Amino acid sequence: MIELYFWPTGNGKKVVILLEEAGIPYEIKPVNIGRGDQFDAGYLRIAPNNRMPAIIDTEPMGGGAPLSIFESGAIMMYLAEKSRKFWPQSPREKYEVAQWCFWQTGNQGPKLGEQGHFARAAQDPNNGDLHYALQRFNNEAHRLFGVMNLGLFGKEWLAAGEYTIADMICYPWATGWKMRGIEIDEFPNVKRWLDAMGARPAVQTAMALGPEFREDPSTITDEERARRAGILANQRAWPVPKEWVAAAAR
Ligand SMILES: N[C@@H](CCC(=O)N[C@@H](CS)C(=O)NCC(=O)O)C(=O)O
Repeated sequence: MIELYFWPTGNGKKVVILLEEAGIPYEIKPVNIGRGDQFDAGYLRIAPNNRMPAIIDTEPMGGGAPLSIFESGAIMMYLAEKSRKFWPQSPREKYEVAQWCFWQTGNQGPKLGEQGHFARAAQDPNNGDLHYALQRFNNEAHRLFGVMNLGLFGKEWLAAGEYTIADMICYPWATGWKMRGIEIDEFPNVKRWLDAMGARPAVQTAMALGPEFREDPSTITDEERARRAGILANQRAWPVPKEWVAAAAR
């Protein structure tokens, strides 16, 4: 069984696309990143980067104790390798797929994430003149859609001549083109691919996740809001949790 530590964002949904496509049994363990669940000492054991997604495989490839994995690229590769689906393993195809997985986690995800971050920050005048940051990441967003457009030129799928984890990992972040100021007609290969991806039932199941996880804002007290703001904004390094230290001393 795969335990999926999940919250309904693009990074979480890419893993659900693969689990659904491959028919892998899984159980969702919600990590409410708006509440700060990602900082729990127990969760940091699985995901020291205090981000979701993460998985625990209770029957891991290679046997032995349950295996935990953080970082969506590594998770996608592990699940594809274990299920022997959606990641051809001959060297040429294997690395065609791998390069797009690394491109997604090193470029598309972080840059589009920063674009959103600065767009939100710019709404507060206390943050000063963010013109350069906005320009930088708006340009990067445009560039990244161009990269995908090149990658999909004359091809149905991104890599290996077939539908793979490369497509699944890149899809959720690409769907937000409109709110990112992208005119999708400028990128016809991406537009066609978005339509093909969006028609797949597994993709639809994953992308529909969301409402059932949301908290009722009226149930969150002002005190709790202040606590959350304090831990979520301006994150810096955390000390080793006292629970870890106590367990190591035993
Ligand atoms: N490179 C990571 C990125 C994961 C990531 O950024 N997750 C976000 C949600 S989309 C998160 O958990 N954020 C929590 C926080 O910022 O504290 C991956 O691909 O798994």
